[in-house]
Amino acid sequence: MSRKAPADDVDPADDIAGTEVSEPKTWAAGVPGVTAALRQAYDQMGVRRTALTLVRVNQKPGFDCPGCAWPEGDHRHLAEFCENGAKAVAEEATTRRVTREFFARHTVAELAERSDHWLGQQGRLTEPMILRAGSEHYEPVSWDEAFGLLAEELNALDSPDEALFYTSGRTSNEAAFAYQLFARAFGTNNLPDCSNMCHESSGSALVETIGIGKGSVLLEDLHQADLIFVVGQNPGTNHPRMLSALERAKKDGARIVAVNPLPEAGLMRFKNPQRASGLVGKGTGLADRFLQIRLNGDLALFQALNRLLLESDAPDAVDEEFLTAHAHGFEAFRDHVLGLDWDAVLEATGLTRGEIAATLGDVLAAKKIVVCWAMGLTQHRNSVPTIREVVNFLLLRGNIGRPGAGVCPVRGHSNVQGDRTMGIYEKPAPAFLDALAEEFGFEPPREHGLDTVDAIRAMRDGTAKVFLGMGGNFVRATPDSAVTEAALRGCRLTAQVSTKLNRSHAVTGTRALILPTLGRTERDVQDSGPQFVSVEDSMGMVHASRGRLAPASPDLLSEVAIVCRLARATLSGPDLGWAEMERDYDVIRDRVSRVVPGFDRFNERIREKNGFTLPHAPRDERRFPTATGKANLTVNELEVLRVPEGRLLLQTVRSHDQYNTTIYGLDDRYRGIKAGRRVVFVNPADLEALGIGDGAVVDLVSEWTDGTERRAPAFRVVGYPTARGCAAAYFPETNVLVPLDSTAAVSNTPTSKSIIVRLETTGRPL
Ligand SMILES: Nc1nc2c(c(=O)[nH]1)N[C@H]1C(S)=C(S)[C@@H](COP(=O)(O)OP(=O)(O)OC[C@H]3O[C@@H](n4cnc5c(=O)[nH]c(N)nc54)[C@H](O)[C@@H]3O)O[C@H]1N2
Ligand SMILES: Nc1nc2c(c(=O)[nH]1)N[C@H]1C(S)=C(S)[C@@H](COP(=O)(O)OP(=O)(O)OC[C@H]3O[C@@H](n4cnc5c(=O)[nH]c(N)nc54)[C@H](O)[C@@H]3O)O[C@H]1N2
Ligand SMILES: [Mo]
Repeated sequence: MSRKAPADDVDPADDIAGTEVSEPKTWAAGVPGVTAALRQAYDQMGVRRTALTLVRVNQKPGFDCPGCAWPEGDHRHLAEFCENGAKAVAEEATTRRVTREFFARHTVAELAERSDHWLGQQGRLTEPMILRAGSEHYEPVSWDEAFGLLAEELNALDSPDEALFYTSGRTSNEAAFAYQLFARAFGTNNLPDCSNMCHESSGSALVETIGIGKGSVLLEDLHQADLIFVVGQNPGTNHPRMLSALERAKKDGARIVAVNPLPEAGLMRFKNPQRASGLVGKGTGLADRFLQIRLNGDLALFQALNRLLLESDAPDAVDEEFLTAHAHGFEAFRDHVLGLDWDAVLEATGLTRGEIAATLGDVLAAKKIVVCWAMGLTQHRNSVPTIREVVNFLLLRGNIGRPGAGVCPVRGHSNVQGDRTMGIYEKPAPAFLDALAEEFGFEPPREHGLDTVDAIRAMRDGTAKVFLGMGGNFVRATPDSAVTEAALRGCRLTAQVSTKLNRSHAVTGTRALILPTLGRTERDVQDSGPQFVSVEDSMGMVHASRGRLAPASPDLLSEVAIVCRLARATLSGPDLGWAEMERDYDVIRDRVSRVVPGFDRFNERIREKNGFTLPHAPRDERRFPTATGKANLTVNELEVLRVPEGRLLLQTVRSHDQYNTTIYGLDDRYRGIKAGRRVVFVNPADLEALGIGDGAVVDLVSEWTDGTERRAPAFRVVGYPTARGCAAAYFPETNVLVPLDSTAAVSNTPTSKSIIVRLETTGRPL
């Protein structure tokens, strides 16, 4: 287990000398997974609370796991949780507390020196705190004064568009709906969210091609598939419960193709901890084929498969009936793909022609194909064209809108998809605003707002002055850390609604507020009685979540209550019913049912055993609500991302011991790393070519097209079997390397998975 940070000592997160490196693992979960989870849970919350809490994860009367957005099946195990879900729960249900005495002991400047790991380890926030102008310490403040200050700063702005309302994807549907309503009633669509850094590229590509920005498969489709591609995703760490679904599909004969520069343990073999055989046996082999692709090579791979399909003699290589009835743009797509340059494909992918041809064999043998993907596809310059090409691939064989087949963007945060459905979006659809206007009787702003990257630019340029974060850790999750930190420091007020301490509390505007809130695991009681909230998973299923633990402190407010009270303190004009919404969340759900399509009889259906599934026209009726009224095949230019001599393409990934910017511990068990995070994984052949030894200490220096450089100092080099020319290191330590202007075309998502870097040896000893 990871070393714990001593309370007030050197920060072990920055200590690379203690890092231990061993062989990467070739299988995921099983006994070490269970013991690692329980150890962390006991450590954070003790034995009794662990037992009480973990049995309620994802159970019918329980709470939705705050870990990830993977859906729960119908037949939930007594403890349908995974190692990393348990860590997420332990992190929230910890018995450690951050009190007013803590803030009296530590200046804000001192907190800004601490690692993410240390900050998170201090425990749950317990009361609202204020950092007054010129003060070095946060001090306690009443909720009323806190809302008064926010209202005062918001109302002092020259325009509502000088305010930013950020959301992280853990916020419930009810809180998200109230929050976007508040922002729009205040007068802005500035609703940047974590999705802008996450699956925005998927949403952009899917809306254009199939007419809806969400995945088209349900859990049972995955179970029934013949062939499943897992592309740019590390489910063993980030969606462990997905491994059960893959295991089940394999038992029914599915093949799995994993496409990844890293041979992630969770893609190779799975020992199911929910079954005795998984605890002792050798587990289930997962990937039948591993395509060790170069970073950013996926557009080339899928275009090559599409070309091979178009050229194939197999009678059913292309589903002509489907294309004729449902697709638009076939001729232009075909002409383009038939001109594909094989040399470019081999250069971009690093694969052989034989590997791609063999994969075509898998494809031709499969009637039902699902493609799953996550951040490995979404965080590149060409992410939107890449995902469009994946859609082309599925459409060619009619693999959208029938059982066992479809697109499966695997979402990150547990309610990130629901937040978007509730209107957390800087570019809201006119129909959504019309419905909002009709229901609430005010005219919402129509002009598009700022997304995450544009929000940083606005703060940097002084055109945004008040920042409110509904969860998350904006300063740490975003790119170009130095630029972003300066941007936030330029604000008049930064305020964070949070459960735990993080760097966004330490890098502040002139004044700052910490607004501590209830977590998913906790009882939420309002004047009308106990409340529950709802969430939407990665597959469009909406269900209730009800916490049972006593709140971490009596001074916490729910996110809903915070929004409603802030709205009452800030807004003039007709009352939109804030007090009623805070008092009884059914009132919010009633209003949602009249504004958001698919939520009719919300209050009734959310009380049904498994909740309900939102409609999805392509999946349910093969109807594609796009501009052409059909599924759009698209033309996507292949541009090979060339890296100059002596440079590597760096991706920033999650370790097994973190949840985004929350660092649970300093190990990455599956990749063989212990007690350290400042490591960079490089192919041994590249190390040799660069003349850098395994174990050397290097600075990572990124080179951007405008000639600027960015430096992340002191990383230990680890020779690792990643694809040639590629490197990997952990985020958020490496966010400093991602230029703010390096974003995906269309979606504006930071390119966190393809950064050109050089390794500079520092001569520093380990
Ligand atoms: N325990 C835990 N669970 C989590 C999270 C967490 O931090 N911890 N985060 C949550 C969130 S918000 C999200 S979005 C998801 C993230 O889930 P993932 O997307 O699985 O997370 P990453 O660590 O970013 O891993 C990216 C994977 O894509 C591969 N990859 C990178 N670039 C490319 C490429 O160009 N092509 C291909 N084919 N592969 C590539 C990497 O090697 C890696 O395996 O997980 C969610 N669940
Ligand atoms: N370089 C690089 N950067 C990345 C990524 C990457 O792969 N590489 N991934 C990106 C992705 S996919 C994402 S989604 C973003 C994540 O960006 P965010 O969502 O902003 O970041 P998190 O680290 O998930 O936020 C953690 C904080 O959320 C708060 N929190 C936890 N639970 C709750 C709750 O129930 N309510 C409230 N109000 N607060 C809560 C806690 O205070 C905790 O410190 O990061 C992005 N940044
Ligand atoms: Mo994410």
